[in-house]
Amino acid sequence: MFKESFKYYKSKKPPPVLDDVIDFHQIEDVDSSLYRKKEKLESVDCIHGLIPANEWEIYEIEANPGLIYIKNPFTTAGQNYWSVRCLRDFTKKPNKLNIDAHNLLPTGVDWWDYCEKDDSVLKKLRWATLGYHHDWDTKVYNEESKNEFPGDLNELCCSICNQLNFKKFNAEAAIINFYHLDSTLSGHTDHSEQNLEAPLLSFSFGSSAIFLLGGQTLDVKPTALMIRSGDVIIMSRDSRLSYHGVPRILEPSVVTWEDSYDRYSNYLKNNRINMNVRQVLNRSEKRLIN
Ligand SMILES: O=C(O)CCC(=O)C(=O)O
Repeated sequence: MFKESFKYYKSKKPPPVLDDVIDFHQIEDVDSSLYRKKEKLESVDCIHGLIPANEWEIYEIEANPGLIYIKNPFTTAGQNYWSVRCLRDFTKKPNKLNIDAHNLLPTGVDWWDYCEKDDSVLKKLRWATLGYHHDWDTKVYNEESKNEFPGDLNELCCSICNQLNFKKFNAEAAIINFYHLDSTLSGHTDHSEQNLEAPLLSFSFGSSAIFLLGGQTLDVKPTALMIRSGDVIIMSRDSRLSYHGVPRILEPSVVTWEDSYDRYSNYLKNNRINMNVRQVLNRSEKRLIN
């Protein structure tokens, strides 16, 4: 069921009909039996580019308990800030990048700076890993392959978790995914973390995407969600170990940027960035058990 849906939404010819895709930015078109809108929060806290928490629009999906969707809670400046962090800062050493193995960059030169002179490597970047580096082959974290996790990203995640009553979250690993208009991410579960109780937080900037969330086996028909720039998804409880994937990035999006034009806004028009953040250790643990 998951694979059939994935293939359907990935297809270029014919392109998919999007009638069953839940788009909370067009709530009037969504069947109200499919979702629950959460009560507005009371807190007026706003940190790291978020609008005050009492203005967030938060939804849960009936078919996917534990999935929480927050409709773009970022200010324009907040989206700009995190996009710059992803493109300029999180792609710097000591973080790991998929292009490391290909020796595309001159020694000591950062990817974002290098792209200004030679944009042929722009499209080659697919991911960067932070904190405990995800190992794409073994799917096992390693104490020897770890760098300090960015404090501002941890604070952003902790602040959202606190508002939603997920107490004592600590961000310890992140994958920054970079998608081009023809990129997909096939169905998978994220189960490498020692702590599978803590929620996983996913932030998206730039082009919109179709996100599929199924169940704990591939036999469950997934929910298709439209994810737009600034949207936040939290996978918790029953959804934490559910199959999910991204079969399609949508056509270039309108990007709100504080300056009228620059390299960042240009990137976001034709690409999507996803910050996928996890807690790895259980609260009592100081290191990995392996
Ligand atoms: O890009 C997304 O929305 C999902 C990314 C993801 O599933 C992952 O990094 O494991």
